[in-house]
Amino acid sequence: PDLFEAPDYYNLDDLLTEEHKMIRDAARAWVKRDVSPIIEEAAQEAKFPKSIIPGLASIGAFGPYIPEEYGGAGLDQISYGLIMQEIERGDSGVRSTASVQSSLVMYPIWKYGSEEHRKKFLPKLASGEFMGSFGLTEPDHGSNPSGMITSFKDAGDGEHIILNGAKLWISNSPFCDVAVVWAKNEEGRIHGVIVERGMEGFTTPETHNKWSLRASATGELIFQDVKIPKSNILPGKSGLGAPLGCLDSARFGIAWGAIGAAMDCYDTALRYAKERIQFGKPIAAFQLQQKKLAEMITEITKAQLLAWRLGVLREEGKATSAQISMAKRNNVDMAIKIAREARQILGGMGITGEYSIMRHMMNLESVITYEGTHDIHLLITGLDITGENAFK
Ligand code: TGC
Ligand code: FAD
Repeated sequence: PDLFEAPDYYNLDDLLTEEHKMIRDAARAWVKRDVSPIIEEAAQEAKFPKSIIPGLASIGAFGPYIPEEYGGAGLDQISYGLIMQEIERGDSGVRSTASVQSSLVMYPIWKYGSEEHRKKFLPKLASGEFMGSFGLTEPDHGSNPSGMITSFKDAGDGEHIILNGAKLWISNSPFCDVAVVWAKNEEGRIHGVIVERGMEGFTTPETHNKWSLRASATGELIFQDVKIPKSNILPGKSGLGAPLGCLDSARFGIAWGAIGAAMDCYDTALRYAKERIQFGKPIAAFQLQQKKLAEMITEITKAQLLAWRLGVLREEGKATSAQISMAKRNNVDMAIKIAREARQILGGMGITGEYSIMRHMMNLESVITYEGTHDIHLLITGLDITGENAFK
């Protein structure tokens, strides 16, 4: 049977260009052909399926909006969102890999790197020859990254810095070739540093026993007196605003991605409800099940509108960080609630790996936590509308 039907209840396709639809459909077809058949087993085995890296590159998932001169796909923000939506229809962990590569590794190198950095790293990251990771979170600093301890000092030879510290919960860390790491200099100012695999004192142990995002590799980044050329410091921007600018781009992609996971849960539950007979009727005929399904499509439609409008604003360079927070928070919450309801519609079958719903549900527990927790995004909205900062 068809794996996905992709609801479009409000004819939102009319808001898309022919190019948008082409890009989306290509991503959708690839996910259906190359991700969906293998992803359940990868999640069960807790292994990132490296075989899909060239496919991710081919649909433009690595640097969708990075200019073509650096190997990116040169697309607009809506295209980026649509690609993330289609990937997360398959699995949030695969979307994570793409989000990190695009918005957290390529974006800072493009925006804050030197021309030499761009030429050296971006084409290889776009093709998937290099995989990247982004180190902001630390064991004792998650929601409050400004307190980070990881720091570097001058090596005294005029050419190098010495980096010490540790990052935790880092997507792609176990296999990354390069890591964009945020660390403080001797004056306590945050800078982005490109750390390369093979540098002495740099290790990336994997974090095991996750019940969520099992098809994505997560780990640590550990720095023990790592000697790094000064030229690996991103020159374009420093301070906490630099990593937060990357998060804006990644959170935008997640706001779209979560819709894909929700659509897949909804499609699956709707199909099942029409086919499953209890008490002599399809369960879709019972009002309680209709309520669940009707609310799901309503919430998906609202989330689609939010994401589309945010895409237009972002393309125009007008989207605020607080607007992005609202969409990330709303859409991930929408998706996790739909996953929980959809799972119930499938009854006992809902807990098995025969269907994607339980995997989406468990994945979304990470998505609602990373890139700013559900609470943090609410407080960002609270600060924006009241002018009162509840963080401090
Ligand atoms: P605060 O004093 O508010 O701000 C510090 C400086 O940053 C500026 N700023 C921003 N700049 C750009 N974009 C944004 N979104 C910005 N938000 C704030 C701000 O203007 C200020 O600039 P300046 O020049 O005055 O210094 O900072 P704070 O310490 O109070 O923290 C604010 C808070 C809590 C909102 C922020 O730190 C936060 O967002 N915390 C959540 C942490 C987080 O999201 N971590 C994500 C780690 S990466 C990840 O999870 C990847 S998962 C990837 C995957 O697999 O998909
Ligand atoms: P904490 O900050 O300790 O929060 C714990 C609880 O306290 C949360 O419910 C939070 O909402 C609440 N809380 C905290 N502060 C406040 C407050 N002021 N008011 C009210 N409530 C508050 N990070 C990276 O840098 N790179 C990555 O690639 C990356 N990938 C990740 C992949 C996975 C699978 C996961 C789970 C996380 C990843 N992260 C990554 C880390 C992620 O960004 C953090 O987990 C997240 O920012 C929350 O930090 P924490 O886990 O330390 O929770």
